[in-house]
Amino acid sequence: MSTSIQEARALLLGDGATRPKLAYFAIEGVAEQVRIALSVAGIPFDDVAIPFAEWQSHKSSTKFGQLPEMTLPDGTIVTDSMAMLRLAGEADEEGKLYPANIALRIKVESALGLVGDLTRAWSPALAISMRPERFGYPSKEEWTDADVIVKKLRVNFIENELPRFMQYFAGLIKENGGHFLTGEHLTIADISAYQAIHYFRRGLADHVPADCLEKYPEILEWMGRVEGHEKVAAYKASKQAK
Ligand SMILES: N[C@@H](CCC(=O)N[C@@H](CS)C(=O)NCC(=O)O)C(=O)O
Repeated sequence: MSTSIQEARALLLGDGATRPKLAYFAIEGVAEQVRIALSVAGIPFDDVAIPFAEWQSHKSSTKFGQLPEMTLPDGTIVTDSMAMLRLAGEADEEGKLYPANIALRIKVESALGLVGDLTRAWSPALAISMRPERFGYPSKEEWTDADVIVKKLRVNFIENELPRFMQYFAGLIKENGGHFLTGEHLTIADISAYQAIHYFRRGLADHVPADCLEKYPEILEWMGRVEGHEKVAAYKASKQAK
C-alpha cells in the first residue's frame, strides 16, 4: 500500500476507537458523493443529520457557516465535500478510486472539473427560487410571479445546457474504453458525476421532468454501471434498509 493511501486511512480510521463524523442535512445534496466514496473505500463513518429546524442555531458553530463538515478521529475538521471526496478516494486500499498514476489522476481531475462546470451551469436556475434577491428579484415572499422566470431558466437549462454536458460525459466514457469516465475502474469522478446527473431524474426540481435523461442512453448505461458496482450497490441497499 502506498504511503498516501496509508496516510489517508490513518486520518480517517485513527486508532479505530472513533469513527469519522459526517455532519450534513438529511438529504443527498453535496454529501452523498462522500458517503458513497467512503463506503466504496471501506471506511465506516457516522452519518449525522442536522434537522433543518435546528440549522440556524447550529450554523455559527460550523467553521464556514455551512455543511457538510467532517470531523476526523483526531479532531480535524474537513469543510468541503470535494476535499472529503478526495480524502475518501485516497483511502481506497486498491488505489482505484483516486489513482496515484499521474496520467489517470489528471483524467479524474478533469472529469471532476466538468462536474463542477455542470453544477455551476445549473446553479442559477436552482438558486433563483431559493434566494431570488441575489439575482435582483424581490424576496421569495414578495415575488408573486416567480415561477415564470424559474420555469424559463430551468427549461432553458434542460433543453440547451444539459445536452452539451451529456455529450461531453458520453465522450469521456467512449474515449476511455466504454466503462467508466476515466477508464475501466470506478473513480471519485464517476461518483461525483453520477450524483450531479442522477439529481435531474429525481423529480426534485419543478420544471425538470424525471425522464429528462431518457434521451441519453450512453449516460443511462454508465449510471447503471456505477449503480451496479458491488460496493455502490451495497451502500444503496444499506440505505434503503434504514
Ligand atoms: N463547497 C461546499 C458547499 C457547501 C454548501 O453549499 N452547503 C449548503 C448546503 S448544500 C449549506 O450549508 N447551506 C446552508 C447555509 O448556507 O446556511 C461543499 O461542497 O461542501
